[in-house]
Amino acid sequence: MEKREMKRIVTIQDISCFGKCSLTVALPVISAMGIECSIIPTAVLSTHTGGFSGFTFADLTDEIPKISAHWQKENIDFDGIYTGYLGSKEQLSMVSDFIDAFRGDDGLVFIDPVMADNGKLYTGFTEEFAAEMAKLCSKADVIVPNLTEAAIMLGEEYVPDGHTEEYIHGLLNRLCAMGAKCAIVTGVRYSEDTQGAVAYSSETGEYFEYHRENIPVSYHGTGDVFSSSLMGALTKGADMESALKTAVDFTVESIKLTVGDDFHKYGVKFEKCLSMLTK
Ligand code: PXL
Repeated sequence: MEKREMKRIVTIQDISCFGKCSLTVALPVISAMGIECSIIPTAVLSTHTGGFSGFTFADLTDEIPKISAHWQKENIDFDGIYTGYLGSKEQLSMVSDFIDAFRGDDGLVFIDPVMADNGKLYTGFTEEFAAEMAKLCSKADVIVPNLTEAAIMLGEEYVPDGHTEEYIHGLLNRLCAMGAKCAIVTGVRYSEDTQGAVAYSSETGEYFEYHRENIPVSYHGTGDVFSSSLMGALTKGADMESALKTAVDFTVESIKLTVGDDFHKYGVKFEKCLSMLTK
């Protein structure tokens, strides 16, 4: 691999032109952290699919192998691959091939199995897709499902709150048993007034966790805010404990700056907190 002064990653997910999620979150967040961020847009939508009706959708599936082939010819390489919202089983298979072609010796493969939240699959997703996503996750160094995505991939009941450490640790163990080296679940509620993320490394057997006050609201794109900042921190060489803190704090502050603005239900005001990541 070429010696670079700056880290370079590629993220593969859609562009939702309005509504803050996927690439319109990943690009600014990862760039603010001083990391070069290449992209493969998998689709262009007029808005994200939550809370809007009649959105447009231009599929870019056919571009994925073409971009990959061109990059291989140009000997372009990456310090990490971060995948988010993927729209079809065909895209999952192409992304799997992309990972095989581009995962370097020490490159980080980070998969956010975006497909569900609050106990429900997002519009357009099926149980069959979820089973294929679980297979893609087996290739990852790090997976970051929320509790709904974790339960669906494992074929288990979604548990929204009242979590015990035994339940969360068991869930993380079962996720890693599917193949990923490290699993992180978000949305963990060990008490009524807290929410946080818990990680498990199957290589060292260690658990890490970080919790903040629970803010009883739900915004689109917070998973992407969390994953982008976590991927950025890990790419920069942070250990899991401090990367979790960076990502949870950045997400919580973004949410806090949005609460109370009823005209901003389509995403969080993460732009106002980017300075937290540049230090
Ligand atoms: O934030 C995840 C996400 C990404 N992309 C699209 C979405 C969603 C969530 O609904 O609709 C298009």
